[in-house]
Amino acid sequence: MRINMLFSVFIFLLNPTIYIQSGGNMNIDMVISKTNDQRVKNLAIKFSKIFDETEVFVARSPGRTNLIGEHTDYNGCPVFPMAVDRDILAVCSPRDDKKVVIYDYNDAYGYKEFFIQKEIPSSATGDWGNYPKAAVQGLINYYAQTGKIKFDNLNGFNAVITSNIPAAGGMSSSSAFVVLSALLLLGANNINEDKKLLASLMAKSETYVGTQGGGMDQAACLMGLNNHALKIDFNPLRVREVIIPSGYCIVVADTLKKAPKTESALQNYNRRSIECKIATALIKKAFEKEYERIFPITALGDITCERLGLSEAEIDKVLDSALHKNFYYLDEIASILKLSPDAVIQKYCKMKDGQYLDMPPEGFKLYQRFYHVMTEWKRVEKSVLALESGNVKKFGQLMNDSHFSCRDNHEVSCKELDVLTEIARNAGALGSRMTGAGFGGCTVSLIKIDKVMTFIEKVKAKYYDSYLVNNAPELLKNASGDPIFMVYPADGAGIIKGFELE
Ligand code: NG1
Repeated sequence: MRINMLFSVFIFLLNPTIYIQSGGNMNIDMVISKTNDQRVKNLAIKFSKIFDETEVFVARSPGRTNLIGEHTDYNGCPVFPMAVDRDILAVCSPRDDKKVVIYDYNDAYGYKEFFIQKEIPSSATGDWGNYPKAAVQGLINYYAQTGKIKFDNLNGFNAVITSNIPAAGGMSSSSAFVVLSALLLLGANNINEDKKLLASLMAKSETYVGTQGGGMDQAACLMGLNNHALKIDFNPLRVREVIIPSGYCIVVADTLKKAPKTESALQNYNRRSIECKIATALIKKAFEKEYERIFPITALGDITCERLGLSEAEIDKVLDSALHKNFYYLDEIASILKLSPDAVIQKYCKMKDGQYLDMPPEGFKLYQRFYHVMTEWKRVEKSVLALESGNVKKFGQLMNDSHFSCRDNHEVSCKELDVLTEIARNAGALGSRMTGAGFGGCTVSLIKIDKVMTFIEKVKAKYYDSYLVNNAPELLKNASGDPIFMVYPADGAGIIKGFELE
């Protein structure tokens, strides 16, 4: 089968809604070249070897790096990420039955298949087939709730995918895959959806894989804009695009310590989210005790003057004494909330996969998590202002402060992230911090563009060739490709329609 690259029938881009546009003479190569021409061509060749289909489309979904605002999104507080030029790509064709078949370009990962049905049974924890299932189930649920489309009317698709986003590295490879899968289902069925709606839907859908994430990754992945970082607020989802000042660049470096959200990192991540929920409940009680009325507080992000109808000073007065710094045990939490310990577990400690969090033997660190989230929220606001006014140095300092708070208060860093960020600062970064969920994964650093090559060389020499060699040589086995690279703020996810394979 020969691949005909004259596929200028339809360009189907997501901006601001997914829509099919008659491409006329539009040259699809223009779009492909942004995502790396050769990768798409290779993917299409592989597709044509597996499937006997000629009508295909291409979809792209980028990873993201979070510049600042870590572990704030699931509290309804803002984040400041950017979509990057690392992505997951798919060549896809609609099917006329209900089967979804997805092959990985890399034969080692094999393929997954499942059927579109009302309740799609999940695969074992950690199985990559759960990501497309999450997206498809999320859309099915949404269409069932709104009565918009019956799942019976949705057809499946065949796809081959390839990714150059480091896996389990804090660059949201999993959310990029979930978003991509949603685009494939929509594209295969010629359905248009609004990007913001899709971002919120996919954030909810990802709980299918067992994490209780916020909505940062899916929003950044879909709303990305070339050259811009995105200040994202939640409830409702709002995006402010902030240009990255020229002369500066962002470098991502992988610690090579993997933190897949299928193992202990999943418990750790969910524990943070549960601690924040319990802290919120105690704070709500404190406000109600002080003012003898009900307050609309369901997340830390609800604590604003407008929402509570209080001044900043009144809010601070309650917050100053709402939580003590000692760790909390279940009995104390239950007594403050006037619930039984079992009711606290039922209400707050159930995770999205139906399991209950193991009770932390040292108690819940409620004040420490609350303190991180509230100060990180302020750092996000300050970062946006700093970048908008061209104060890059200030932004770098805020990035450093964010890392220290992630390390000391939220406790989501690890030795490798601390060492790598420290090396980066010493090598000339204006700011360096862990990015994403933490416990391993990547760091993000802000560098003057004229210093970037020396910076990368220094970090390579000090971290990979020295620190890891001497302290954790086993991690070097996790390297596949370059572990340190520049990232560019990129456009969000989209579909390109109109491939023809002969
Ligand atoms: P990553 O780095 O993609 O695992 C996770 C959450 C985000 C956010 C960050 C921490 C998911 C899918 N993503 O990101 O929502 O909470 O951690 O800031 O759970």
